[in-house]
Amino acid sequence: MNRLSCTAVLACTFVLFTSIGVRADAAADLRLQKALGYEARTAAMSPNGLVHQAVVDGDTVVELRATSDCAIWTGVQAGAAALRFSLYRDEASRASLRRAVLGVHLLFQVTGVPGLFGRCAWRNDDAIFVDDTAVVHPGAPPFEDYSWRARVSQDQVSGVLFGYALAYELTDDEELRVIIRDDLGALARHVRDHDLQIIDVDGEPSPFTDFNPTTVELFGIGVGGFQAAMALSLFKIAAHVTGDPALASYYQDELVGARGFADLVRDQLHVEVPDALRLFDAGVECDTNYNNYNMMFLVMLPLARLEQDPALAALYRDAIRDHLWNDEGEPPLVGAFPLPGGANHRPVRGQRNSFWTYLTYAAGAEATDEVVLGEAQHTLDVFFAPPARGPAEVDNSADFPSQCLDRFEQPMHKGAVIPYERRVPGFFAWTGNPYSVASGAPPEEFPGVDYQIAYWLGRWTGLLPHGDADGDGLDDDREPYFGTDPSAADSDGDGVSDGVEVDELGTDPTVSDAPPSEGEGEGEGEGEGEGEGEGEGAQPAEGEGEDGGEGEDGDQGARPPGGGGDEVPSCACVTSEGGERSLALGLFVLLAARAAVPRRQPPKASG
Ligand SMILES: [Ca+2]
Ligand SMILES: [Ca+2]
Ligand SMILES: [Ca+2]
Ligand SMILES: [Ca+2]
Repeated sequence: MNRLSCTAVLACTFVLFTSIGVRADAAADLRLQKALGYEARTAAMSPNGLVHQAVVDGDTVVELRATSDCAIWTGVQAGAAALRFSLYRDEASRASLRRAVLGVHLLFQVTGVPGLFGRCAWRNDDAIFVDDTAVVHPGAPPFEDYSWRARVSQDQVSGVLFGYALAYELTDDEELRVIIRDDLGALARHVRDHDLQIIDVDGEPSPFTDFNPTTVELFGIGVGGFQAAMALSLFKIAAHVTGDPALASYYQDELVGARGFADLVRDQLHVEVPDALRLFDAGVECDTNYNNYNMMFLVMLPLARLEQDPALAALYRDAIRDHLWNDEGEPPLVGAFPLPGGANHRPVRGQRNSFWTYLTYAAGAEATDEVVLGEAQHTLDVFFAPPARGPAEVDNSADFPSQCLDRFEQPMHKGAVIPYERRVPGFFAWTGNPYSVASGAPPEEFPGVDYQIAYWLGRWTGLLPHGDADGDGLDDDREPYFGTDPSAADSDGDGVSDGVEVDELGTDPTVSDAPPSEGEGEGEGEGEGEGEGEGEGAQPAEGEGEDGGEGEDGDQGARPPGGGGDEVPSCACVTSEGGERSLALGLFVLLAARAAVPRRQPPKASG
């Protein structure tokens, strides 16, 4: 039985935290404390490295559940751990990353089929609850002591791709890199060899894993940008980590070239049912599936960051900006007449979603905006502290009256988003509907994967400020990990600041690298922004690479490497010829297109 004491874990976290020494401002302290607290809770609830749902009784976890979503959330957790490790590079962070990657790896190992992974896996004596809707198989040799949940979906693929891509880039553990290389290589070959589908262990195509954007191809017109993005991301990452020219060629020549998948991403990344189609759904006006947004954000970040062709990389960044971030797609046309409503729903830009904000900026998809960044930071400030368990239900209808209904006929507000602190915690806050008037949760504790990924992504990009008392670009909480002086910008007096030594040069900030040549730091730093994620343990590009003091001013400061550099791409994508053609859909096609939408994963009840 899993009887875990929250109190002890949180106390340890607090001791660890306070031992860091120099204090950042109080709000920054609390944000960090929450991230470390959630990480500790995640570890406590993750046998075999996998993220589970936890049923609690008071302060005690009484049951873990083998949910259908272990893979996606463990993948995202691996991404969070990788980002944390890249900032501290300490043993605790390294162990956390290793645990999550090995958790994902277990999902590949238990199936016994190269490239096929399960939704969840557990030891048979783990006392894990499995609901009776699950398709469960015994583990393949040598994992006979395990069971695993089959019917993997594209949700799960998106999380694995996201986490593995970040882990591969940021780890210094060659064993983990080999694991990621083998798993993703096998997955890509499996998908390629099965006409872009995942075939389950019993020979059945796994539902929601058909990455062929041919779902609707009436009159040669499809709505397959969603599937195309999944496929492109899979093969881009797999080709990158394996170095396999066959996979690289499949991505470039087959998917981008022959099949025009990148064009589909540019023109048809319809995450939502077009508003026009809502006309046929009386009473359903607020029908937004945020799981679809999340899947696309997860796969588009590594795709945009790894793509080295400038035009193609710009296309991907534009797609993130136009279809996901701003979500202001052109309305479909009937003949020459546009139907009312946009292609998708309300822009997520205004929804105070910290994760998607930092992700959009990490991809270089949009110039940073101080107001939006302030909202993202505020959301983390008001985010529930661990252990995250809310009241069973809240009803905000007094302040946020219902103005429309979603697909489940649940009341929605149309104006301001419901503040995060007024909702009930869920498993992954970022996929919750921000306009939902009322929310509820079962008696569970949530591991806070949502908070962790947003927090560490914000820190990694440098967009979420933390104290930096000496202004050397190395935040106060990071200085102790590198043995540097938090009150001296150049701890070893060799003329190069602590931040530049740690994040850009990779030199020892505690040992003089004299004689430093004049201007060496600047030269190295300038080049970082153009890097394309070669996987050399890349660190966040801090500012322009000058010698400290640049950490927090300016929009261009601190972008992840390969994030698009400084230029803000111009948008010509939506109005291209292909776009016009694809938008000139007849109603018949639109209605047929709708039939494609349920192929995506429906929202989770616990969302
Ligand atoms: Ca500092
Ligand atoms: Ca320092
Ligand atoms: Ca130095
Ligand atoms: Ca040095």
